[in-house]
Amino acid sequence: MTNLSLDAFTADLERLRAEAEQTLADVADEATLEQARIEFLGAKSGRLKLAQKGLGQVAGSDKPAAGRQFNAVKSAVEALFQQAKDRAATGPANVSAETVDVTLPGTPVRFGRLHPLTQTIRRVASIMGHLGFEVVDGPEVEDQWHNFEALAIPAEHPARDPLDNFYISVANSAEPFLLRSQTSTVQIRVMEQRQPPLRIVSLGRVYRPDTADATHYPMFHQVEGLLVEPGTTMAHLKSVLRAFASNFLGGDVHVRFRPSFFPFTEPSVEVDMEWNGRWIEMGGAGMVDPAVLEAVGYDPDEVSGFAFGLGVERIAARRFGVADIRDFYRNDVRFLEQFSDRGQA
Ligand code: FA5
Repeated sequence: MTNLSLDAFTADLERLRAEAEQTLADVADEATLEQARIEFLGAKSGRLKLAQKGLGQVAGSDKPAAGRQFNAVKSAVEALFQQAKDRAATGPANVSAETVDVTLPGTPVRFGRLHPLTQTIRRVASIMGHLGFEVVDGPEVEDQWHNFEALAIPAEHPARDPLDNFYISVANSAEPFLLRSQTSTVQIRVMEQRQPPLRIVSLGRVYRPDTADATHYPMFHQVEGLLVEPGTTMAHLKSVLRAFASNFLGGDVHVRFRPSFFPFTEPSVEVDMEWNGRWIEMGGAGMVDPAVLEAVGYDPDEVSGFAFGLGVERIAARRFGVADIRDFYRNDVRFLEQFSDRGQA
């Protein structure tokens, strides 16, 4: 029986291909894939099978062309089916594997912290900055002029004893250098370069061959403050130290001066701070000795100044309630991670 025109056969095939495309594109799982397989590729009454049967109704002369068209559509539908099958096998599985379960607890992120001494140094710099002091730096390897002579510490002074300092012999230098034993060196370096008025603070490492104990370490940090302006008095010194201590420790901190001696200040004092009912020595201070002002070319009749030097480990220990400053250097993370710097300056 030859009652199907080639055009009608072709139109039927194109409709089949379009519907197969649409149906297979919507396949999301194994069940719909199977339905589509039966509908289009079913061995008995699948639509391709029926189209193949229609081939028999096409006129003999058109059969070769109709056969080629049928084969092309059959291959296309089989390829679409294979793609849908692959998607059904891998697609949904991947999606479920990649789905985020928002009810699961998150993976904790471990935050690092600044070392408590770094926190302390930054905090001191910030407080002193608010009081109008500029942060300056100086070298840790010093010459004897800046560490001693300009600070009125003459050659025969016991502070220059080789047993109390880390001297370094330097090639082509007549005199040895040393690891600075105090940050007062920076006072001299700044005054040599600038004219008053001056308000500076310097924070850094200093070195002394001290035996390590609860309050001493051979390498430690100092904070040095220097103010030089006409009319400066001990009252200004005490006010600045009191403002600093109250800001640093929090609350109303009392500051006590005890008479002392430093070659480069006159008068000189030891600075104690009382906090939570206990007094502790924080450092030394005094009015800059006129001999020091003269050594850097200032006129002591025109300007006066005060200076102070505090031990950073001591004030950090005070603030954090640490009994032994050696703990700052033991590098035990369980100790160090107790001091949170979050929210601090
Ligand atoms: C001085 O170093 C003076 N340059 C301070 C000064 C500055 C006085 C300006 C006047 C004017 P002293 O040697 O006392 O002073 O040390 C100051 C502070 O450093 C001490 O009070 C203490 O807090 C700290 N310190 C001293 N030696 C050690 C050490 N081995 N380990 C830890 N901290 C120390």
